[in-house]
This record gives sequence, C-alpha cells and structure tokens, in this order.
Amino acid sequence: MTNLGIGLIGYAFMGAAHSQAWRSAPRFFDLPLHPELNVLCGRNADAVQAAATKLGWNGTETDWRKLLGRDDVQLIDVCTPGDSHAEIAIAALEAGKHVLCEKPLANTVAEAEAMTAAAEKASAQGIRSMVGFTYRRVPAIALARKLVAEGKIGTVRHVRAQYLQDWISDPEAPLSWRLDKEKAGSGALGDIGAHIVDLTQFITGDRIAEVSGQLETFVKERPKAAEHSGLSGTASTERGPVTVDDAAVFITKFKSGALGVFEATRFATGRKNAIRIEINGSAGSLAFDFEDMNLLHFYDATEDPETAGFRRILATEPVHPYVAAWWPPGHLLGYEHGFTHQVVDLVTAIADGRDPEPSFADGLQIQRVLAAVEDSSNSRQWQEIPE
Ligand code: SOE
Repeated sequence: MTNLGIGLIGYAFMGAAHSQAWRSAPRFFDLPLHPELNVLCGRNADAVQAAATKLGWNGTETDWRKLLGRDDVQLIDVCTPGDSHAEIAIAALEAGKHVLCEKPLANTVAEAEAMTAAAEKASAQGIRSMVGFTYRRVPAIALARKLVAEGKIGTVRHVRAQYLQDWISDPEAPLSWRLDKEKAGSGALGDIGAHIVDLTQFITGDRIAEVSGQLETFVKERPKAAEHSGLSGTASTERGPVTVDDAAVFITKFKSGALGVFEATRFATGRKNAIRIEINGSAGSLAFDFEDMNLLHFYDATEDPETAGFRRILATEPVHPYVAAWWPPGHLLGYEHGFTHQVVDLVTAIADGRDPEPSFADGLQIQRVLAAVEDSSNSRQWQEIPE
C-alpha cells in the first residue's frame, strides 16, 4: 500500500488530537493510503522532541518551511493558532503538499480568500485541502444530516444552536493565545461559534444569508500567563488586555427562509463543551447535545399524536455513519473519534482524486459569516453574507 507521509505543525491540544487520529485511523478503518507519522514540527526543539516521543512521531523539525522540501511529507496538517494558517497553508499547497488546516480557516476574510484561491489552483494539480470542522464527523451529527436530506423532518423552519463552555468564566483565568485578537482573530465567535455555523449548515444543507449579532467582552483584563497549554495555564503577576469577544449571540436568516438563533460563549458556568443543536421542520425535529454525543433525539410529527414524542436514537449501531469500524453495538464513542473520522474522509478523498469537504471555500464562507456577525455588532445593523 502507498504511504502518505504526514507533517504535523503544532503539538498542544489540537496537535495531540490530530496525532491520535493519524495513529488510530489505519488501525480501525481500511484506508486506501497508509498515513505515516513522519514529522512533528514545533519551534522549541526539546519540547517538540518530547511531544513526538509521547505522540508517536518518527522525527521532528523546528522550522515548518523545512517540511515543504521533505520527500517523506505529502500532507501538512496545520494545528497552529489562526495567525499562521494562511502563510503555512498557502506555502504548503504551492509546494505540492495536501493540507489539513484547523478551524477557523483564518483570522480574516482576506486571508481565507487567499487560501481558497491557492486551494483551487492546487486542486487542478491534484493537491487536496480540507478545513478541520471535526464535529461533522460525530456519528449522531452525520445521521442528523442524512435524516434531513431524506426529508424526515420536512421543510426546516427553525435552527437553534449553542456552543457553551466555561473555561474562562473565572476572571483570574490567565490570558492565552485564544484571548489575543492578533493570534486568534476573534474569541468565542471564531473558536466555537464557527463550529455551530458549520454544523447547522452541514445538517440542513442550507446556508446563512444574513445575520444580526452582538459580541461582548465581560472581563477586559486578566493576568498574563506564566505558562499555558491547551485550555489551562498558570497566572503571572503582570496583567494584560483581553482583545477578543468572550461571548457572541446572533440571529440569522437562512437562504431557504429558515430562522436561526445562535449563541457561543465561554462563560456558561457548568457547561463544559455543550454543543446544542435543535432543528424544527414541518414534519419533525432533531436535537443533539455534544455532552451526550452518542444520542440524537428525533421527533416524527407524522406519528399518531397519542404516542408521538421525542425518540432517543443511540447512534452506536453499525448502520450509523462511521460506527461499524469501532466497537460492538451500543459501545460509545468519544471526542477523539471525530478527528479519526476526519482523517478517514480526507485520506479517502485524496486516494479517490477528489476534493474533500469541508473545503477551503466552505471555510471562507464561514469566515464571511463570522465577519458579518462582528460587523453587525459594531454597526448595529443586519449584514448580508456576500456570495
Ligand atoms: C477551545 O474552545 C476548543 O478547544 C476549540 O478550539 C475546539 O475547536 C473545540 O473542539 C473544543 O474547544
């Protein structure tokens, strides 16, 4: 079997999640190409070596540009903060490497446009790119999309989506790159709001046409971090400004005429990683919460009203998307499986010679929605999403 050499840039939370995906995918799924974990890249030589040993990589580099010239790297996986996505992804595509880029695609619409242009040019040469909206690959979510496409809930009228976390609700939680506009582009809006924009559009097969939104930064100054990794860190004695939103709320109109209500916050005390989506259609409804991620709730409005009611579908059966490769029926999946499914879909598309989804163009459209929410919050006006 042909090998697909992987070079992964970044080794914190997302780097670790992607590493396990690259390792697990060929062990559980029959892949058409064999991913080889060849190079882990990070700026600190000792730290990247320690991470490579722990996460199972064959070698390391400290300069991402070196990956572009390596014959044993065919795919670059970008797990860095958003401020370097455009530069790395465009250079990688121009060097003839396939690219998987973490979400959101970029920090600005202009960067996302440049990345999309590079991706479209590379695609003509057989070079593939994908943006990592991983939650699409949760079996219950993939099942929800299938049910909507099959007409099981009829015409979609309402889209209700929340992404709720609380990891910075303590005002003394230290600053991380995720609270720095230069590094992250935006706060809750881009980090987690982007996921629910993608998920609702993915499930409904529809697109957001216009938005009205409001952003808020509740805690404007925090201790600088003495050290920080993933979502936690320790505080130093110095303080610095929070330059992104803590929370974003927005209402939307979809192209079909459906109405959407969205909320993304890192201040929902007690909610750890609650991605809640409810879709109401003319013939039924679907509801999902990532904190109980194996379940999809389905209401069939065509049933006898005497016994009709929301039904819990445990999306853990071999008939459900991705599940057959894992455990016997009823044995649950977790957060990491979505990343593994992402690798499976990407590698399969590369081998089939087709562009995987979500594409950079899909990432650009989501970037435009995020920018429109920000513009709306500043202008206090509805904003249309440009085509
Ligand atoms: C932090 O809010 C974060 O790690 C996001 O960046 C991820 O995309 C999400 O999967 C979990 O939360």
